[in-house]
Amino acid sequence: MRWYVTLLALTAFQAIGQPIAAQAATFRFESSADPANGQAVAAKSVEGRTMSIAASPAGAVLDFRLGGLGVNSRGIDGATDPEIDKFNLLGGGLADESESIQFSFDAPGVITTLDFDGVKDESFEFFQLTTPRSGVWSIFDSQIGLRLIDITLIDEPNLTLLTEAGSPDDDLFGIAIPFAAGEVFTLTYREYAPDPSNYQPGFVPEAPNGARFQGLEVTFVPEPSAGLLLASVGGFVAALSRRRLRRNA
Ligand SMILES: [Ca+2]
Ligand SMILES: [Ca+2]
Ligand SMILES: [Ca+2]
Repeated sequence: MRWYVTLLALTAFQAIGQPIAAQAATFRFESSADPANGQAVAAKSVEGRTMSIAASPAGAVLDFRLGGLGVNSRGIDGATDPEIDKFNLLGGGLADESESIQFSFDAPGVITTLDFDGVKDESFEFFQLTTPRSGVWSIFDSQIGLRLIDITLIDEPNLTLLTEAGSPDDDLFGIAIPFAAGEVFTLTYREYAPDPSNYQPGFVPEAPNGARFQGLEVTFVPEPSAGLLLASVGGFVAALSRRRLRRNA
């Protein structure tokens, strides 16, 4: 499963003639006792590395609880937020605006796992991840393949399908999304509306109801090797994306 980390380390080894000591860290967002609960911005430290998180739109706050991380926008004048503990589409004065977070890390590395919850296939809910070096990822439940005749007709960039088999649920493993220290990711909740002519016969979509971000795994890479490693990672991302689509097709 960690073949890509080994491959990247070997690539960097070849490039600079010395091994790289990568450091894995797991960030989880599933405790209501999290001191960042209710804050607009948060800093979470694991293994001596810090992840910074900020809620959007302006006026929203982060909501940590057992189910994962959500965004609470009920403090925004004129906006309506269906649920305080999920990412949602807002109503009222911010109708159809998405809740989102921005996040970054204080050291360079690679995101290797993303863990979500409640990304419903019958509703075509999805998360859009804007990355600093790997474009935009549109992350859907893999079961949309049972709802649509042709998922390639989805008009969103870099369609990526979550794992649904077994105990992992709404998760992405074996990915390699590189970043440098301070580079910002944006994670946005969205709801897709397929052309009904693409529905499988007899399928009736359900109303979307938001989703959560449970955590992620990161492999940090020490300087000065990070630049070489990040450069080598970029070439793998497109291939990994194609591999995921083939696997989940
Ligand atoms: Ca919300
Ligand atoms: Ca999950
Ligand atoms: Ca949902």
